[in-house]
Amino acid sequence: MAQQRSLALPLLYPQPKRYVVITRRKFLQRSSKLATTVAAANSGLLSAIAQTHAVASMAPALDVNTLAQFVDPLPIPEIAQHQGFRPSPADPKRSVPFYRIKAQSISTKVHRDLQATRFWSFGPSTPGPTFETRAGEPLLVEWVNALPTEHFLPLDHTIHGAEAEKPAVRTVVHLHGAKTGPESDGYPEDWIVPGKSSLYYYPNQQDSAMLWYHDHALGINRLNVYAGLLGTFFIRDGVEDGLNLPRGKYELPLILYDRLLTRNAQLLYPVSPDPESPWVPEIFGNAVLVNGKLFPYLEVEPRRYRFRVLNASNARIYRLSLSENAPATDVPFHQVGTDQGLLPAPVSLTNLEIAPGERADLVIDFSEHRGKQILLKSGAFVVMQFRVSSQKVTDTSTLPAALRPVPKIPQSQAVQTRLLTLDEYVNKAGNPVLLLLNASHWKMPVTEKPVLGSTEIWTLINPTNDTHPIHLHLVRFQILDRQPYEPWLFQTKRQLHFLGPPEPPGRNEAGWKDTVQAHSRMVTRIIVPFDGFTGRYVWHCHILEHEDNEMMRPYEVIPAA
Ligand SMILES: [Cu+2]
Repeated sequence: MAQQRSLALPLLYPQPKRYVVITRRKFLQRSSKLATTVAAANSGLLSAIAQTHAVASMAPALDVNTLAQFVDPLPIPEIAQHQGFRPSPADPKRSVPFYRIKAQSISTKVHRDLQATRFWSFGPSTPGPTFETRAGEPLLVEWVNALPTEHFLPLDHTIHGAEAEKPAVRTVVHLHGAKTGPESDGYPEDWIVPGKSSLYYYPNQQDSAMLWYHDHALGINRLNVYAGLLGTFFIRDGVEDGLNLPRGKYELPLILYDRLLTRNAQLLYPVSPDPESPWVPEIFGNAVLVNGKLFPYLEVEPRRYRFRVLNASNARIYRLSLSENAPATDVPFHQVGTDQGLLPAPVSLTNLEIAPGERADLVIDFSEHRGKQILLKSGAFVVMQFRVSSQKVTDTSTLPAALRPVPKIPQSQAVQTRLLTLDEYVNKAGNPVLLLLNASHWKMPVTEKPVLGSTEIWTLINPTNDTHPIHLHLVRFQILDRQPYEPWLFQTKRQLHFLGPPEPPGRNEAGWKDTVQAHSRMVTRIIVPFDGFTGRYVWHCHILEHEDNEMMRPYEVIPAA
């Protein structure tokens, strides 16, 4: 299970097994029609049996355990600077800040003792610059593709949208968590090639939250994000201002992403044993970067800090905890916000599970740890170190008992309930070859057409052994519950037979979300108001290998009659 794999250390190269009875390519040739696929699924190719994924051998990966820890300070991405003002597309009488951000190839060190690594980045560093904006203050970004024309990571031309006749290098930017018009949402087919740019308009008409921007190009998204095309985007508002949470130099982003590196410190993206179909179902790296550095340290004062955590990994779920060494003791912390902003109240935690695409807004109080070192870990992984100074400081920030009300949406408000399956198709060797939402390919007609202004319940049925973090563009939603069920009965007879009571979301999930962990063999229900815009958007799994291999569907918000 992804959840458990993410905790194990390090999952690198499962040895190539006696290889593969049906390749992904052959599987697709045999099941090019949906009817065939569904028939294949029902005849047993759809399987929830645990797999060891075959991965071809390749250049040996760097063993990061040979590196000195905590020799690099934690980098903080620079704040994006606008280049003047332009008329607003929504109101030409109004001028809005205009930014120009270039996707480009860079070379940068992830660790003091390694040579520089090639990345693709937005601007001169990866993660790219941090946007600081306020609710109700729109802005324009010209996203420029200034990348080379050849890709440096292994394309799979059998993947939809990445066929050999398509340009190798394509980018399109999605601002994850943003309520934007469809023309600025980064639709996966709206990609541009090197030398081109897209002008996107972000109205920022939404609550304060940490959003993030990343590539979303159809069929190569996993490679472009792995290459480094990501950054963060903060929206502020008066409610947040009034809380007196730690701010300024006491509020920092922690952007987590795992990578595999060659011995020459170059990005290594594993491939399957089939040279014509190198796609692999998931990537788990042993090098966990924080803001682009491996094992960084941060010098902190003995006071409260606010950390805005983003899981920007392709597939890894982190289970974060803090501990003070000698003697090793857990350090509790508070979560004050989730994907779409502040929680109703702080939630005290000793560990936090965060899946790809999710954000967590944390407050850590170092005041009782003067002169100590605190480790941030994920399971057994060491992620980074906080060095608490021993001087006495005055901390005027607060951790209020109440943050922002999140009124529960009554289920009676929903005008539509959709049952949606998360499907994994495996070959005879048990290796995944394809993932779908509701047994539907990307190119099939749009089936989810919520009406603007209406509320729906989406019931996500997950028969697989993986947690799939499911993300809906445009909207924010609330988690209703998760309930264990019997997958086989549903697959064969479409009967939902529950094996236990519904479980409410954790207190730290009981806020506004845009990405939900749909757990293995559970039915996860979310309630979604479709507000903002009409038009074509997408929903998808945020394990990027899944998303690229068809675990993404268009949906369309239609006008009210
Ligand atoms: Cu998935």
